[in-house]
Amino acid sequence: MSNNERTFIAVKPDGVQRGLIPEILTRFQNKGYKLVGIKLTLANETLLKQHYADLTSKPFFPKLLSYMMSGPILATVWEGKDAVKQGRVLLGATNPNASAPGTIRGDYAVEVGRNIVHGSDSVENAEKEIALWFKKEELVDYKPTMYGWIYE
Ligand code: IDP
Ligand code: MG
Repeated sequence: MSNNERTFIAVKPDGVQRGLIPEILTRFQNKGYKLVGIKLTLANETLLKQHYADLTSKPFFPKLLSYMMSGPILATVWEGKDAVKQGRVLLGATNPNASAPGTIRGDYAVEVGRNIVHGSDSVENAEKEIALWFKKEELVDYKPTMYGWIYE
């Protein structure tokens, strides 16, 4: 398993407004992942229809669109061993009330329509989402000084 798998993690508008950016970044940083891209941005309908392509026919999709367009989103890319799957573990379940305490959604959210964070659900979708939200030149490659303490 490679140490440079990448995942797309976004703090949704409610997470940004609730001041949870530092907490969410800290969780990924403390786990040992490397931040390779970060920006505060606004999502439009075109982008969100691509991002949530599998959900456009769901009854809740119009509400999901307005939720995701209700304010700035912090888009981030994290790199590390098994980052996609472990990123979802850090997030918790889609429904915050089904998420264990200790997960981000389990600790900070109550409703599925206000679940504060997004995380890619597969390596393939991570690649798709990273390409959708970031330009290639916005992703930075570097070797963290801590690497020898995180990977053997
Ligand atoms: P995920 O974010 O855990 O991957 P998905 O099923 O991909 O979950 O759904 C995307 C987002 O759509 C969820 O994070 C949540 O904000 C919203 N969502 C999913 N299911 C529902 C629902 O039943 N009602 C309202 N919003 C939902
Ligand atoms: Mg999803």
